Amino acid sequence: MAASSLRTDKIWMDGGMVPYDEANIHVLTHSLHYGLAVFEGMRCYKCADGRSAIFRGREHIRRLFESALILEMKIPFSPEELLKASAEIVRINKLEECYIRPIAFYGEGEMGLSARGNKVRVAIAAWPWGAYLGDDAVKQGVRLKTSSFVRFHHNSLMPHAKASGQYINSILAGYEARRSGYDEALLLDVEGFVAEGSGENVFIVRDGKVRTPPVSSILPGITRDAVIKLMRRSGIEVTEELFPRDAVYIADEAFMTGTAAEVTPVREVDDRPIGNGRPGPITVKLQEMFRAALRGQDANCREWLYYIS
Ligand code: PPE
Repeated sequence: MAASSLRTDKIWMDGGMVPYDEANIHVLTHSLHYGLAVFEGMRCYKCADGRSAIFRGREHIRRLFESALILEMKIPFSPEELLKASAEIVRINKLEECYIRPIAFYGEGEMGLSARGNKVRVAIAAWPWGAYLGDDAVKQGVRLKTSSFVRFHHNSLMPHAKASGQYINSILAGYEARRSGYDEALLLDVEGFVAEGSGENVFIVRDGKVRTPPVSSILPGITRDAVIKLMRRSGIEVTEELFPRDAVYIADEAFMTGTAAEVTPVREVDDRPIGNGRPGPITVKLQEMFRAALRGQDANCREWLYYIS
């Protein structure tokens, strides 16, 4: 993604709006050196009634605070303040639909792993962000490759925390998959069970039943939670259980979920077509249900929307 497309008028930083070019940090910023920062990714959509809303904004901000709690970081703002600031950054930049990135990190002053005195700083930026895995991905589906990189064990890094440094695992897996001509990586956990994509949760469908890995070594995705609820409400059976890679090979359908990726069908894994190699009926139905939810067209899901005005 070209850096210029991130440019907006303002970025929220440490309690106020600053011009894009002034939203800078020092090179001795502690989090830059050791990767200890927590962040979120949310999407704001234009609803059917013309208003814009952050999809599951409250849940994302809650997860940001949970990530901080897990990593012993104290964010010097309240969840409500960061939710309001997230809405404000969309409004002030006159964005109707965008991706919103809150991040909390340690500033500069002390170096070393044992430093505890650095100020916790918070920034929130927003920018327009299109289809995460390419324009065709949502319609045609993506091609995955099982990664040689294993998803970290939950006693090495903690998967409930959406923390910057943990993404080195994802980035390396993504580089490898894309360099080999695939769209995305499929990471297995330390036991060899399917975990998730580099930035998405994964689901498989067989005989009308849906399965997704439990939250042990995966990020507990907010989109994952939304689609589980949508499926259960519409009578589709979905369970959280471990399964090995061959369960994916023999699945009728597979799909990935994430804020950036939304609901993306998987058409191939390790060069094997999934089902008939095209997005299956449950995946397509789910994409429709998800779209209705985020546009405010499903009355049961309105509580998921945080309207920006
Ligand atoms: N697993 C991982 C590892 C992950 O990074 C994400 C989000 C998910 C699952 C899905 O979580 P959720 O967004 O709550 O449904 N990945 C973000 C990455 C985007 C980026 O490249 O940066 C996202 O989708 O916003």
